[in-house]
Amino acid sequence: PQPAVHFEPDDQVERLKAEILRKLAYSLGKDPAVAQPHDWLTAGILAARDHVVDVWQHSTRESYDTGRKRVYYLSLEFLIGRSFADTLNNLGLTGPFAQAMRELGVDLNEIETIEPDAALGNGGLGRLAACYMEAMASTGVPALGYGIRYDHGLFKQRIDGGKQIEVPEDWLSFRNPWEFERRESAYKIGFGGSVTGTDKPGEIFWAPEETVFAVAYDTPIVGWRGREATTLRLWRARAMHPLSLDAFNQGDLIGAVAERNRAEAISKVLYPNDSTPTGQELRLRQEFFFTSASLQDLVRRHYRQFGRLDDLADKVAIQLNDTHPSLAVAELMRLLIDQHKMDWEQAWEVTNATISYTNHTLLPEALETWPVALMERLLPRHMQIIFGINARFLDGVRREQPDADLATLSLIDESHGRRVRMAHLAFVGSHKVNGVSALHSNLMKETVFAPLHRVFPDRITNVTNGITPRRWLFNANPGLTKLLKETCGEAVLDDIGLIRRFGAHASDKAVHERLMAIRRENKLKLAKIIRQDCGVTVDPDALFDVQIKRIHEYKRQLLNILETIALYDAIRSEPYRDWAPRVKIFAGKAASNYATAKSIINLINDVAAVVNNDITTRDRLKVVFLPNYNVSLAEVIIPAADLSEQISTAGMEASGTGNMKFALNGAVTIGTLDGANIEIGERVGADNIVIFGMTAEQVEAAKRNPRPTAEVIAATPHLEGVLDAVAGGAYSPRERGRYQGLVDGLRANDWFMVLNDFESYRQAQRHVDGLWADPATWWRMSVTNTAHCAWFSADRAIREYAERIWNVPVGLPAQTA
Ligand code: DL6
Repeated sequence: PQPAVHFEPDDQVERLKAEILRKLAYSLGKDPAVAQPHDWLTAGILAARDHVVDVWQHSTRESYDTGRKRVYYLSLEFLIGRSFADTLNNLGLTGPFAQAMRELGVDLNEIETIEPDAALGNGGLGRLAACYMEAMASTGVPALGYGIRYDHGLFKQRIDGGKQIEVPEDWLSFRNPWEFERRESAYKIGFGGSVTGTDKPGEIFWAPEETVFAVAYDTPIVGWRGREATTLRLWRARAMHPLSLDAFNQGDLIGAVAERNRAEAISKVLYPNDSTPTGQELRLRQEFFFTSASLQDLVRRHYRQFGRLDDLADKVAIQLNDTHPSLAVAELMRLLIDQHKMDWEQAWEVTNATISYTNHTLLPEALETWPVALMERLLPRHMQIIFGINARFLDGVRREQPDADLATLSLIDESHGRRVRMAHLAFVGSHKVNGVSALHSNLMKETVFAPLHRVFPDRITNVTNGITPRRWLFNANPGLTKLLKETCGEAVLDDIGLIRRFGAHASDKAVHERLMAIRRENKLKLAKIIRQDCGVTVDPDALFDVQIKRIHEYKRQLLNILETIALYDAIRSEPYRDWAPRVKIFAGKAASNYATAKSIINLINDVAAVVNNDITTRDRLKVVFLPNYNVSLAEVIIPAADLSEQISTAGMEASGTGNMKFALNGAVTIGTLDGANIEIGERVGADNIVIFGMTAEQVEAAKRNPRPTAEVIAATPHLEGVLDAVAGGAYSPRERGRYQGLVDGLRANDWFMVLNDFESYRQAQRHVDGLWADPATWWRMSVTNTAHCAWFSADRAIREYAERIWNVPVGLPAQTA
């Protein structure tokens, strides 16, 4: 792209200084003499944003002029984190910007850390969406991401007396300098009311009882080398009538703003649930709000440009990120039939050819369903359309497969008081449905979606997740990146596949030394945070053993901490043995209403308090729980990790993406045969990963035919003692019964196979001790992990979506990954 203003490289720093100072003066009204760090940050972001806008306008114009097919990525979550450092890096401006700031008396690194994290997501699903927006910009796929501009993102976590306390997040308190408000792009979103008219296209009328505005806020996301940019369009809810003067004049101040409060509640706060839907009406309103705004927007754009809608699928691919936007199926049908007078059959063809759906979980409790009664009240026209889709679908099945079990296929679950199965709706309405790892996609075919898979055997496909190497390697780990450039060539930055050349150094002692020094430096940085936030001093030469992710029973932080207790006991009983010093690092948030997960956080902190104060184990074992896990913290922790804990109950973690980030940064994985761990193992080889535990098949069999837990405990060395200690209050002396319930739960039912996998995990950990004790082996494993994980780049995943699901050409040249 030709930038609006072109700078010669020589005076680039001078020009950047001038740009930053201009922003400071004319956008913020600040004199440099009195500017606060936050002013410099905002001025810097605004200056950087101008450069992004040049690229963005070029990308948008180009995709408009050529009429290229565009991807619309609908996601209720975008877990972006900070943007400043990544943007500068992608623009190739990090060095010049740092110098410009330095010459203005400002430390770029310092101001970067005061940028708030945009935490508009809970975990993996939201972070994946953010990686994909950047990867689409980097691979040249024209794309728009649609979501909600929540006033408050995921809560901040404090740890108080070992317990999680949730504090509201407030990322917009200093405004958001990245975004552009688009008052002109506002859509009416209806709720409730009644439907009248005939069955004919265009003759049916939905008169909503309530209408709110969706106002667009656009943020450009620039790709690698500043070649292309995508758009993140987030919707904010505004009231049609922000103030009732009648009520106000009668002294009813609350009534005067009631409509406004009700409308604005929709984009007020992100639901903090990971893997379990909340089932609250406001959540359904959020889902419909952003889905409808997005579809109205894209349909209008297409119609304006092409003057027709029957060819929508030639120009538009809509990706549903999980079922949260699955009302898109009904909403697109409504727009085509009711507003554009298309007949049902054609509207269905267009809808199906345009939409595709990604499933991110098979946990039964996580599959979204909504009561028919609620849907009828809130979205009466959509409920009619869903019934219409269902009737035609079931009729077709009845004709073609008379023996099929219609109850399992129906979009309506009649067994739990009539509920709409959102995953079924998304599945039936899509031409492709994908899982996020090979195992997960296979399990989709065998379990939750088995009946639908029999009807549509070509519909399910797999695209294993990916992560952007720009953020998670180049930016997060500059030391390793430098070494990779030296060993694989500078071109590795553009073609991550070249990282495999690093494998030639797997047994190179000099490279090992370099890696150790790089890791040590990263660990020192993390150790500083640990000291500040946990008050614990840790040894950077100890093995950093890390489990960071949402706290959930299936992710089994409980298994980790129980094994830690066993290790603690073992060290105390044999204090003179040559134990490999370890720091056990945990971080993660628990959904606010998830009592067991919160109890696990409490236990980790209680164990930490005991272990860290015990002089017998002082140099060998430390346990820390870092508060307020978020994207920025992950960027510091991952490059400092030696061991990556990916220990979910097999069959339950759809993919994982943290596992990929760790492996690419050279951490060794200890993990189960679950999600993408399997594919990491296939790439790095069995010698370079530590696998333990039951397989997904064994877990299924054990659930069908559970072994009595008493028998498992009796047959497992050390386990009884660990459980008794926890249940008896050894780690909670001031409240001895604190973990009785947690342990009773395990004894009653080992659904997550914590007891069943305990011994296998314990042995795997002792195997890790042995590997760590042999640096030549350990660093060979580390090199091999980095060298063989380029395949987990989000660019590869995006190419697969583009080719197999969206049918869009990828604009930038392919890489060798
Ligand atoms: O696909 C992204 C990510 C996976 O890596 C995780 O394994 C999976 O647990 C997560 N799923 C969710 C479920 N939320 N819902 N619905 O976040 O997706």
